[in-house]
Order: sequence, then C-alpha cells, then structure tokens
Amino acid sequence: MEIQLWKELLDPYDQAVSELLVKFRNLKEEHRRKNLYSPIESVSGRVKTVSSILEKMQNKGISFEQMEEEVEDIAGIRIICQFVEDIERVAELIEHRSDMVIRSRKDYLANQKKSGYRSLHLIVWYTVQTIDRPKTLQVEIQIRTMAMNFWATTEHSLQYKYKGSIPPHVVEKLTRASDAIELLDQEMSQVRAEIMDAQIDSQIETNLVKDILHSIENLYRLDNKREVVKIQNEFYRIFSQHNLEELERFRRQLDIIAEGSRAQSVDTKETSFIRT
Ligand code: 0O2
Repeated sequence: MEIQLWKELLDPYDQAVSELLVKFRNLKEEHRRKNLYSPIESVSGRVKTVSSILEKMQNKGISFEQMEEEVEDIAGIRIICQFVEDIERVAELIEHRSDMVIRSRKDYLANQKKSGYRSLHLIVWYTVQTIDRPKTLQVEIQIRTMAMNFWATTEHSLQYKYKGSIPPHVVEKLTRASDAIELLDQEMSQVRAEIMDAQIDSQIETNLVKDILHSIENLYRLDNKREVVKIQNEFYRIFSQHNLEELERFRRQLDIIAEGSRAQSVDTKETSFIRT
C-alpha cells in the first residue's frame, strides 16, 4: 500500500472515534442531568498506529486486502466503569442503540486471559458519513473497571518493554496483582449500593443548586434587590445544612415567588403600556 493511502484509509476511523467519544460522553452526562447513576465513569479512544497495525498483520499473517476485516481494533474506544456490575449495563446500553450493531463479543471477564487480563470487548459495526459515501467500519469497545484498567495499562507497558516476553518472575507478580484486582472489585461491589446513593445525592444537590441560583438570578433582574439579597442569604443558610429535602422545598418556594414576580412584571408593563 502506498504511504499516502494510509491517511485516506485511517481518516474514517478517526472520525468514528471522535463521534463515539462525543456520544458516550453525552450518555454519561445524560445520566447526570436526569439524576441517574451513570455506569460510565470515563471514556477514551484512539486509532491504532500504522506500526501497531502492521505488527498485528505480520503476527497473524493478515494481508492488506483482509486488513479492515481482520484487524478489528483499528478504531478503539475504552469505557471505564466504577464497578464490575456496570460493565454489563454499559453493554446493554450499546446493544439497544440504533447507531451501532454488535458484531461479536469477547468476554475476558468470564474467561480471563492467561496473562490475567480482564475486560469485556464488543466489536461493533459503526457507520460514518464521508464526503463520498457512508462507510461502515469496525470499532472495538473495551469495557472494564478502573481497577482492571490500572492493571491492563501497567501490564501493557511491560509487554512493550519486554517485547512480549515478560520474565517469569514479573509474570508471577502480575498474576498476583491481577488476583488482587479481582478481589478489590469484589470488595467494592459490596458497597456499590451505598456509593451509588451517595453519588446520586451529590448529583441531585448539584442540579438543585444550579436551579436555585438560576431562579435567584432571574429574580434579581425583576424584583426588589434587597428582597433578593435576603432570599440569597436564606439559600446559603439552607445549603449549609446539607439537607436535600430542605433544598428541594426552598426551590419550590422560589418557583412560586418567581411566578408571582413574573406576573407582577407583566401587569406593570401592561399598565404602563395603557398609560402611554
Ligand atoms: P493496542 O492497540 O496497543 O492496545 P486474539 O486473536 O483475539 O487473541 P486480538 O485480535 O488482538 O487477539 O484481540 P484481543 O485479544 O481482544 O486484544 C485486543 C486488545 O485488547 C489489545 O490490543 C489490548 O489493548 C487488549 N488486550 C488483549 N489482551 C491483553 C493482555 O493480555 N494485556 C493487556 N494489557 N491488554 C490486552 P493490542 O493489539 O495489544 O494493541
């Protein structure tokens, strides 16, 4: 393949990664906006380097004609979750999307690799719109916990350092570390419900405060400034109590006040219109 063609070939993969990053980050934000627990903690992505593609082709005897079919991870998305249980939830979310179709699934959680690697891989078909035509390509989505990611990232660097032949004493340590990671994930799962509640409460508080400040700002434009300062001080007092019910009650009261102010402002405008 001529060297210029690599860029042409990889551009749609670049586009796919950029689009999917936006989509998965939005999915996380949508959960937050709706005060729901997000099974997605963070998302990253990359297009495989030419040297890495060539290496894989050489190792597996893949020809250039077969490359796009056989090298499934030219475009790669990595989704990091907090808990093992979240991994399947993310897989379900992907399964129900209309903009990608799961081609295959490699479950290295149920079938841990000999190296100790654990992760769920979904190979999906995804279509990008290019100037010339739509192009459907494969994307590998790796889904794993933060702990699994820590292990995989470290082990990957060692594989690079030792060119795939990690010395047995290092392999042994990595295997022990992988077992410890599995145990850590199990321990964290025990407190999952509590952590989820805490995170949802914190999100509800963030959204309530955002709404309240927005209302206060609107009131400041319409209402008696001295009254609004009093309202703001009351907000600070309630906020310091860290009581969600009280904050919610305060927000409802503010809505009523804001409604009254708006009605008054419309009245005043209409009266002054009639007078002129
Ligand atoms: P990169 O881009 O540097 O991450 P297979 O024929 O199925 O055995 P294949 O086709 O490579 O092999 O698929 P597989 O096993 O699903 O691996 C794809 C990617 O998963 C790898 O990409 C790694 O990112 C990750 N992975 C798989 N096994 C391991 C492992 O033992 N340790 C770590 N750290 N990561 C692993 P590449 O090709 O390594 O390239």
